[in-house]
Amino acid sequence: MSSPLKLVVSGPVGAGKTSFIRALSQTEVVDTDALASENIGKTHTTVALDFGTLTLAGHELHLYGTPGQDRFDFMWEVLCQGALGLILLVPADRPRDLPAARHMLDFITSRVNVPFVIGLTRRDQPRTWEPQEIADYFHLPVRQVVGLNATRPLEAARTLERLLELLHP
Ligand SMILES: Nc1nc2c(ncn2[C@@H]2O[C@H](COP(=O)(O)OP(=O)(O)OP(=O)(O)O)[C@@H](O)[C@H]2O)c(=O)[nH]1
Ligand SMILES: [Mg+2]
Repeated sequence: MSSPLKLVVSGPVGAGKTSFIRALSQTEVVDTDALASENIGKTHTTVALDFGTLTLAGHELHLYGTPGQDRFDFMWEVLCQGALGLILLVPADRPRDLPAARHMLDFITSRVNVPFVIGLTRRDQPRTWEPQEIADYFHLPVRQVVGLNATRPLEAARTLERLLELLHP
């Protein structure tokens, strides 16, 4: 088998990055969730990284999750070095987070030239945005946006498969 593919999972606070990696990893996940020091709508937040690994469609994948808060943006830069693919998670029920998601995407793609998909999380919630609307917002073809519940392994795997299709058409 060839060397592992380094993939980064990014996106705003609470988009589901840690959940996504926990749902997929076949090895014990390294996480760095700590009590949130400010009111971000939940008790714990990632302060450095998440790390998990899996084999999918014959590829060995290493998943690196970033923190969501932009005060940790130095970690976005560290984690994206050498990345071969990016999954940007965007919560489908929180349009107010879209500017933060766009900022993260610009931040990362201005530093590494990396293929990406958008994982539109929380699609199981009431009143969510459609993949087509998010594709329009980011000026992307709708194939680059996958709706999912990030806590569900099969849906998370489907999102990764879409990225692998982009990497190996
Ligand atoms: N219903 C639903 N809940 C989700 C989904 N994705 C994540 N969650 C829940 O949302 C909460 C936050 O998820 P996390 O995985 O911690 O989010 P994160 O992106 O790692 O957040 P930060 O590390 O703080 O930036 C958890 O309670 C998850 O169970 C989803 O697709 N659907
Ligand atoms: Mg997290």
